[in-house]
Amino acid sequence: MSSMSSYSSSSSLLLFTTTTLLALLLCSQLQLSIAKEQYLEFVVIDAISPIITHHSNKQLTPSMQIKEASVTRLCRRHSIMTVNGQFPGPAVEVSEGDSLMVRVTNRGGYNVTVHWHGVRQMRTGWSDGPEFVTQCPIRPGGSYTYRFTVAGQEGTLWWHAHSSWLRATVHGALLIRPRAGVSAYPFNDAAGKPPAREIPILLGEWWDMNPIDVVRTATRTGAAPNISDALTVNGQPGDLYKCSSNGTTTFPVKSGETNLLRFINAALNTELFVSLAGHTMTVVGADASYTKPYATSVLMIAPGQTTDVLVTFDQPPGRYYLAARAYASAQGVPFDNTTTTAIFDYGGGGSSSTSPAMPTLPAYNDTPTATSFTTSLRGLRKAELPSRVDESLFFTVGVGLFNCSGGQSCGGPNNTRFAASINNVSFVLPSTTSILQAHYGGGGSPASTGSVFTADFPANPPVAFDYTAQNVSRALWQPVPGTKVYRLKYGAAVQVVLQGTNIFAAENHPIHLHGYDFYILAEGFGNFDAATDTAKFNLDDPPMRNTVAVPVNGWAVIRFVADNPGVWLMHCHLDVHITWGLAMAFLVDDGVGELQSLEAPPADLPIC
Ligand SMILES: *[C@@H]1O[C@H](CO)[C@@H](O)[C@H](O)[C@H]1NC(C)=O
Ligand SMILES: *[C@@H]1O[C@H](CO)[C@@H](O)[C@H](O)[C@H]1NC(C)=O
Ligand SMILES: *[C@@H]1O[C@H](CO)[C@@H](O)[C@H](O)[C@H]1NC(C)=O
Ligand SMILES: *[C@@H]1O[C@H](CO)[C@@H](O)[C@H](O)[C@H]1NC(C)=O
Ligand SMILES: *[C@@H]1O[C@H](CO)[C@@H](O)[C@H](O)[C@H]1NC(C)=O
Ligand SMILES: *[C@@H]1O[C@H](CO)[C@@H](O)[C@H](O)[C@H]1NC(C)=O
Ligand SMILES: *[C@@H]1O[C@H](CO)[C@@H](O)[C@H](O)[C@H]1NC(C)=O
Ligand SMILES: *[C@@H]1O[C@H](CO)[C@@H](O)[C@H](O)[C@H]1NC(C)=O
Ligand SMILES: [Cu+2]
Repeated sequence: MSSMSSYSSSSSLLLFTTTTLLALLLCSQLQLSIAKEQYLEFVVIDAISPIITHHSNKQLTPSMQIKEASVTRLCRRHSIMTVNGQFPGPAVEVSEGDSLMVRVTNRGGYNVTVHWHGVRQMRTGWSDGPEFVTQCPIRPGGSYTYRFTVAGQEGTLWWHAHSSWLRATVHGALLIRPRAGVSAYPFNDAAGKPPAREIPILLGEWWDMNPIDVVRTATRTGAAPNISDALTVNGQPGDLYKCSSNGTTTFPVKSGETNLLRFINAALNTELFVSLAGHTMTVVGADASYTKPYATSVLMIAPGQTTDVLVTFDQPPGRYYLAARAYASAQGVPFDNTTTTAIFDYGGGGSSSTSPAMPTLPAYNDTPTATSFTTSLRGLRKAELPSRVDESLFFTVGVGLFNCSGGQSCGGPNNTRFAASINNVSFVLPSTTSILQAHYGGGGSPASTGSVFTADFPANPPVAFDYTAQNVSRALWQPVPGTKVYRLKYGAAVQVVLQGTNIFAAENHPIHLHGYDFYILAEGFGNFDAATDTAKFNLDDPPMRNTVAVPVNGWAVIRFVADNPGVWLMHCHLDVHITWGLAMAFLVDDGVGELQSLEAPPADLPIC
């Protein structure tokens, strides 16, 4: 079914998958079906400390190959943090309804956590993963087992480290098929059959140095971190970079077949345009929600987002480049302007002397193309939207600057340090425990949680101003650091206007919400105006996603029902911006019903 051979990883393979069939606990509308429980073992390693021991589970085949996670890219050898020695990491394949137990053992030299990006984690916030939000990090030598069920979501999600910038190399696909099998996909090829094969395509970003050193240097100096040196497809930069052609990712495909390409933007800081020479792509899903089919020659995928597309290989047999490069929406901000390529090959094993056909990509600053793509996506089915809104929130999102103070290093523009914020609060992670642990242990009482966080995140910007003006006053540029959450009652219908600002530089921000999928009702440029823009809401078939690319110097409106108790981070998925504080968290109270409260913390939850 799926073609894992498409991964061009340099080393492998400590992934163990046992499938224990469990009794039928879950039933779908029409039939009882079998939900599986999978046990996976993730060992996070770096090449400096090779794995020596392994916590073997009797159910598993204890055969195991240990390889150094040392890779060569752009002519240089690097030690990188990986899961099980693989880069990108192993794909986790499940059926909707499956339960997963993933034991993560940290054999590397850094604190680490793993986030299951887009998984709703109903009542299992302890397994969500963001460091100091839902758990303390897994320290070197430690381990933690993530336990959760993937329910009500089908398509492509992914997993990645949620600690510093480790996700640059610690990431992989999470593929969710319908529990009744691929014949239950709501799409088919021309012959009415499911796609002949499925190809996960992880787009990434590579630094010619240790990405942890890059972010540590930036945090020390206050300057912007260095931009990356390459973009990658399944870990490989491709033919347009030095010393890289011999590793270029190649996808062997068959003439006439229709395949499902599962794109994941795992890059740290770069939104991407993606094109495949000579072929139309038909989008059928995004962020593990199905969409109405949308045919296009170019995709725009922001970090954190996934896009499922069907491609029929109906062109003359040959080799065709898939290419991706930046959509860089901010003016005057440096970005990685290189182009990564992979090859789709249905040349019948013929000569590779002629170079593959190259697609045309939009200009880096082609905002109309990015907008046209994102606004063309529609939910497959009619949305189940609550008719009321209980919480109407307005959040400004953007970058800013801290004025220099008290002996800090101020490498930002004009003796400043870079900052970013939501509603003028620049998010600071706790360091002594996680917000979820403080909340649970403190029983929700402000007196006991106040030293870790406060529940006074503002529902509206503290100062109303012309958010998208060319000349926002310098007096408004400096946010206030804080660890604040916005508290929601169980079941509240929540609407958030995400309003970009033009402080320092306006930019398209991919805003990701943990623990929820939301509907994107509308988006636009300039300042959101409730009087005129509410009429533009699509209440019929809006797309459902977990990450919305808020237009540069514009806004987007999202809506969700707070039916998952816990602490849920919302943040920009450009790691450079989350590093500067572009984040906040929702604290969703328990409900009164039997299945409406957060589960008790697992016994092996790491402590700080
Ligand atoms: C950043 O890039 C410059 C060259 O452009 C290089 O000299 C420096 O070592 C890099 N450092 C870090 C930590 O990002
Ligand atoms: C590709 O060639 C470079 C030298 O140009 C070498 O360092 C690297 O190991 C080769 N990679 C593969 C996958 O063969
Ligand atoms: C990419 O950026 C570099 C450095 O700013 C510049 O010299 C080069 O011309 C740019 N390349 C392209 C293709 O835009
Ligand atoms: C830095 O200062 C110069 C000179 O006053 C000014 O032109 C420029 O806009 C300032 N840059 C920022 C980001 O404040
Ligand atoms: C920004 O420019 C506009 C138009 O020139 C002007 O009306 C407004 O007062 C300016 N605002 C600030 C904060 O300087
Ligand atoms: C920060 O510095 C700028 C430029 O020196 C000044 O205009 C601004 O008012 C200062 N902001 C605060 C909050 O002190
Ligand atoms: C953020 O708060 C600081 C401190 O109160 C203030 O100086 C600044 O103007 C505020 N900025 C905005 C955009 O609200
Ligand atoms: C790792 O996490 C612990 C808290 O669990 C913290 O005390 C320590 O400073 C962290 N180490 C690093 C290198 O960040
Ligand atoms: Cu951002």
